[in-house]
Amino acid sequence: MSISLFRKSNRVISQSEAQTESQRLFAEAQTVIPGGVNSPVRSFRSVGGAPRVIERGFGAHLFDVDCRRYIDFIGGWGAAIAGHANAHVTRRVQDAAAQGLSFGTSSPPELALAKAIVARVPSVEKVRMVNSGTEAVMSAIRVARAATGRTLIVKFAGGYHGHADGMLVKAGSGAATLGLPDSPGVTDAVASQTLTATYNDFASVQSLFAKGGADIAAVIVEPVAGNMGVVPPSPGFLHGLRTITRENGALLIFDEVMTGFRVSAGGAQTLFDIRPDLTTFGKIIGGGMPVGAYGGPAACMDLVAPIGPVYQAGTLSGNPITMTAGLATLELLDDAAYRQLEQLGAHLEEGLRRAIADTGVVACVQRVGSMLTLFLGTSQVSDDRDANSTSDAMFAKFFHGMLDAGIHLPPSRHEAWFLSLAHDYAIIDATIAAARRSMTLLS
Ligand code: KE4
Repeated sequence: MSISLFRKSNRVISQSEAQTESQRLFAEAQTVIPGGVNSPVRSFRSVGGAPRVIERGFGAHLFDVDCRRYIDFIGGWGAAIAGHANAHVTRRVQDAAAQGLSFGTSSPPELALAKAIVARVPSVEKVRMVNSGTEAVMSAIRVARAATGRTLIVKFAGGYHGHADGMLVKAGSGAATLGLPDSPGVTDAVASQTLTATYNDFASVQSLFAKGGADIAAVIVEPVAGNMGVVPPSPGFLHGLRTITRENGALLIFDEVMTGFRVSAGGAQTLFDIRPDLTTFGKIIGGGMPVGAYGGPAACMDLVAPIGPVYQAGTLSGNPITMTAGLATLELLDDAAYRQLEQLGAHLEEGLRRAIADTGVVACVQRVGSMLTLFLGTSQVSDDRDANSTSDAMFAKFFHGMLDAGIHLPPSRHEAWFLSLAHDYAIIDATIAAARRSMTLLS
């Protein structure tokens, strides 16, 4: 039995154990962490095999504990738009950390980031920082109910807005990936306060308002759905939501945790020229650190304690290191950056489309800016029903074909691929070539 030893990260393991370091660490993680992961979608359960344990990232690449390099399209689930270990962001975070990590007081970075968000998003006059997108959505919904005195929330099947109880109703992302869109532990009483409509089906929204419009506090929507895979809004859909909520005295909440500062400098609301009543943010505004935020007109946001009666709090909200990482990231996102992201996204989309045509695989690519999804087993996805009709088996085979080729896609067919400022044409062309080869595995 040949035993080859190789040094890495000061550890020496024997290849003869026929187990990679990732496999060893993941097996150990499963003994002390549920499923071995701190978020279900990372578990590879829907694609099979063991997750790669990633030791570091740099630019557009990830490096696992077995010293294998991958082109990365997880992108920290959207946060790493500047690329991993970006020098500007890293230096700013290191300098801030040297001043102390958390004071639980006001601090200059939180004001700077709040001003940066307000300056970029016209519908937001005031913004409150929290520590995750889940918290942002939970808080925005509380404000909407307080502002309207109403109870019901409308969301869209396949939409994912974090794991607050009321949002785990026909949820997308990891919940859909694992077949858990409605979770045990969410009581019927809570679930009954969440109505679900069909994304891109305005009539399904009209029907809910016709039945119970007087008690609908808000409609929450991903203005570009990213948690079914990328599903752009059909023409007029978002404007229809704006009109019907306004006509019925309900609020419109844009969940821009993923699209905020991703699809344009002002998010999807700027791209589609719509002013929601409340907006939730996450991911990019923390530059990879734990973050969320919600914002809107002062009249709405002044309902929030301590100025108003709606209570919401957080030990680490506005954490100076997180605020610094988010601000440093936004500083990199100028017009040239968004043009670069759009051009690279278009190049990848075109290359994948050509590979689909040449290989004859049943598939489609859907993209907005630097977020896109290759759907396998279908030719168009407009809503969750289409998204759920895509092939799990085809995706698993394609995913591993790409992983073996050194390209790490999100391990779920219900997710977006994210590009960063560190991706370049050589990386995109290598991705297209690998996708073409992986598609031939499917026929
Ligand atoms: P977090 O609580 O995970 O920070 O944010 C929840 C959330 C809210 N709204 C939207 C539109 C989101 O996309 C998310 C979280 N996105 C997923 C990826 N699709 C997070 C990845 C995960 O769950 O591990």
